[in-house]
Amino acid sequence: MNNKNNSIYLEKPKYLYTILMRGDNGAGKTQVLNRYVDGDFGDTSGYVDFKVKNLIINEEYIKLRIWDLSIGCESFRRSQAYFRNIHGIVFIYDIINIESFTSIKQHWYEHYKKFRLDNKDVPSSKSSLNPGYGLKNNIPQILVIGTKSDLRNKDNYKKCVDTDQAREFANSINALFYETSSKDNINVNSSFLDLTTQLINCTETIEVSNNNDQKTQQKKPFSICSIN
Ligand SMILES: Nc1nc2c(ncn2[C@@H]2O[C@H](COP(=O)(O)OP(=O)(O)OP(=O)(O)O)[C@@H](O)[C@H]2O)c(=O)[nH]1
Ligand SMILES: [Mg+2]
Repeated sequence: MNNKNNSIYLEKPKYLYTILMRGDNGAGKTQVLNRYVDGDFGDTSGYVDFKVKNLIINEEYIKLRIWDLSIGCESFRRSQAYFRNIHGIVFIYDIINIESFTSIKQHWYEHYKKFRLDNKDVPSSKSSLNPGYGLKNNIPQILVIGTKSDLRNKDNYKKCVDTDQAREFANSINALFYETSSKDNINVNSSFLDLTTQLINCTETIEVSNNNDQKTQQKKPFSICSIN
């Protein structure tokens, strides 16, 4: 990274997006986070509720706060409160565990969908606690990840989650779709880069008048807060 890019981190981020990871126990959420944020395939026994990833896209400094509510927090999980301030949601299943994929469709996505339906009448424009705040129509963007692709081989292939079926599900819920391996560092960066680019593209623009009264489009600033 050059000096210009290094010094950009001293500035405030242009955007801070909050992303939530959901999926069965053992699906691979913590390793996705380890790989993406720390660049390793590490220990998953400790409890970290979120990690922060700093990115530069088109010379703009973007910060992602990614939640991994793996362990504990049962009452918090049931309360759905964690959906409240998200911009992106990542549903993660284990490619070699069909049940974990079924669970995404029948439990994790349905849970999220119910939250959206239950909260559709909540006024959404004023509070950064509303899901998707600052995005067009306040709709969080979704990424579906099938992970542990390194474990699929010709012997267990038929018992694994079918790629086309998973892609079809992702398409049906307007989600991005990737198969990844945190262990072999395959597609983890690309999947989050794609999600982040989509978030930037979906960030609302506002019209701003300059001195000559000409109107220009600017992205609406939001979610800039004091997370380090
Ligand atoms: N081979 C392989 N193993 C993986 C991969 N990702 C995760 N694992 C392993 O799968 C197990 C579960 O991974 P975690 O990341 O802890 O799963 P989790 O979704 O965070 O699970 P909970 O915290 O219990 O909800 C661990 O033993 C990981 O090392 C991968 O891409 N390839
Ligand atoms: Mg975990």
